[in-house]
Amino acid sequence: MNNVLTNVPSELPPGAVMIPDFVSSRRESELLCWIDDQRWRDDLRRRVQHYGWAYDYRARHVSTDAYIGPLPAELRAECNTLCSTGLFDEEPSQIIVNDYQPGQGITPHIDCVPCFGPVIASLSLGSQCEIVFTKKGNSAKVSWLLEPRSLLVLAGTARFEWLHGIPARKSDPVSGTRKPRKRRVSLTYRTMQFE
Ligand SMILES: O=C(O)CCC(=O)C(=O)O
Repeated sequence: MNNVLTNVPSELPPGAVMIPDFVSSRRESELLCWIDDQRWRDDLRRRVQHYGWAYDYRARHVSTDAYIGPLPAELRAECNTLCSTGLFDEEPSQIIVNDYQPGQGITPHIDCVPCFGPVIASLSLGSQCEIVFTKKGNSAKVSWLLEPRSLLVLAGTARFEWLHGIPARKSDPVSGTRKPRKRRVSLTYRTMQFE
């Protein structure tokens, strides 16, 4: 497999899978349109929407009383697919929508281990952007280009032993040149796992 950022053969961290064209362009527009009609939370630099369970960014945790309600019907199709294809053992019960303007990113992190289940998946809509994986306690680094409409699935080592983050910048290196970022919206699907 070639890393499209550098054209150098490389591998995603073990347990990570990239599924191109997980949704059609039509579905991408439909999702963006619905999402933009909903209320955004602006407690971070980037705008977010939480569904199912609210995440507390300060505590980096979801508490057992943070249930918001069932996932909206408009977002359920991809949840069904995640389950019916066997990527998830059960349907996700939480979705966080992130809205990244060019120049915005997300700090390298491992998704909360006591709160979330063993598989996390992120759907990219809008712009491409680079994601960087860094091995915990080690200098290993893997960069990957997230293409619009692709799904990144993190399980196993990639979920628990690699941090993932999106550098806050306005362009990404693509095949030897820099490609400007546009607005990117991601939907991250998770199951809940309380201790
Ligand atoms: O935007 C993405 O693809 C990643 C989102 C993410 O890592 C998160 O919400 O924890």
